[in-house]
Amino acid sequence: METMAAAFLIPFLLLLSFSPTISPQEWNTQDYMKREHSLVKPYQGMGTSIPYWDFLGNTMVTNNYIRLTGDVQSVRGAVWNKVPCFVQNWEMQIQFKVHGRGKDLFGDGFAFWYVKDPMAEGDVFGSKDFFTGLGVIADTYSNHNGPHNHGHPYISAMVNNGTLHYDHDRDGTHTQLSGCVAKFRNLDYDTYLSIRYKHDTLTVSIDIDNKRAFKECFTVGGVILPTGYYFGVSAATGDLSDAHDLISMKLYDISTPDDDILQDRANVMPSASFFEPPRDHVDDPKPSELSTWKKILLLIFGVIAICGCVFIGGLFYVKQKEQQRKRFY
Ligand SMILES: *[C@@H]1O[C@H](CO)[C@@H](O)[C@H](O)[C@H]1NC(C)=O
Ligand SMILES: [Ca+2]
Repeated sequence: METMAAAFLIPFLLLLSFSPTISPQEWNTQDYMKREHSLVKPYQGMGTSIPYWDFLGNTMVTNNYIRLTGDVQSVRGAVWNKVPCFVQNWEMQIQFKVHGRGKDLFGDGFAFWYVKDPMAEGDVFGSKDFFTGLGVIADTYSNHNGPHNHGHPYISAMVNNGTLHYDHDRDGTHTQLSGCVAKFRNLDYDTYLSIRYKHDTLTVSIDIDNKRAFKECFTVGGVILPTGYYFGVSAATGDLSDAHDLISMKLYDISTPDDDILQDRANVMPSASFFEPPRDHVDDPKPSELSTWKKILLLIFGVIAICGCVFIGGLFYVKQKEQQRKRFY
């Protein structure tokens, strides 16, 4: 009788103790999480170091989050995976929190990296410009003051072979593959970013509506990335600031058995066959032929209008004079 009860109770208790850790976006891939490319609580291993991960700049580790930057001006921070990634098809799920006192003014943002040279500080959200690999940028501050057709915060992707410069003045729009607006700041609930790379297709999704489900931000095909690069996340503040916190990074191997036939990607150059047509080209409007024509037309219409007024006024005056004369008769 007692063993019968135990036989019923134990699976039940097991179920109870496991179910809170299973969230909808990871239940089906949990088995394939690669511990050596993931960063999960508790962060600390032996002593103060975190297994598999390195830190740069102002990064601060607490029990509940890894703060890349605090809500203070002009700081940078980053975490970098020490183990190169040889998984060909992967999905990185990042739980993050960006928050600060600024209501209208805040910045600059954070970026996810899969690059050849990790641990390199620089001006692109805390990391090196002219990087080689992939960057997914969560830009919170709009540097571009001219007319432009997207809001902020904005998430975009950039693939670089070391020759392209990330242009902050244009918010990177000239080098981005694609992007979407994502209002992820100062939210009370958990916010997630997913970067999925499978069969040369890059899909970036977000979960920022407290729905516990990813919503696609964009998908681009023809993205070639080699194996053996390093994952990282960096953040930076400038004149404006925000706290940029990382809660977890989970890397899943999403290869299927038939993926083995794919060519070896160890030595390919990162490249992308699709770039968005650069936007915001209306910075310095030059007097065009059209506008000169418009000016001439306006001038002609102006002259006609003035002539018309003078003529009508004249007619009116003459008519009034005539009436006055009639009255005196
Ligand atoms: C690097 O990328 C640029 C821009 O996409 C391209 O013009 C150039 O040919 C590439 N260089 C190499 C070595 O792949
Ligand atoms: Ca920006």
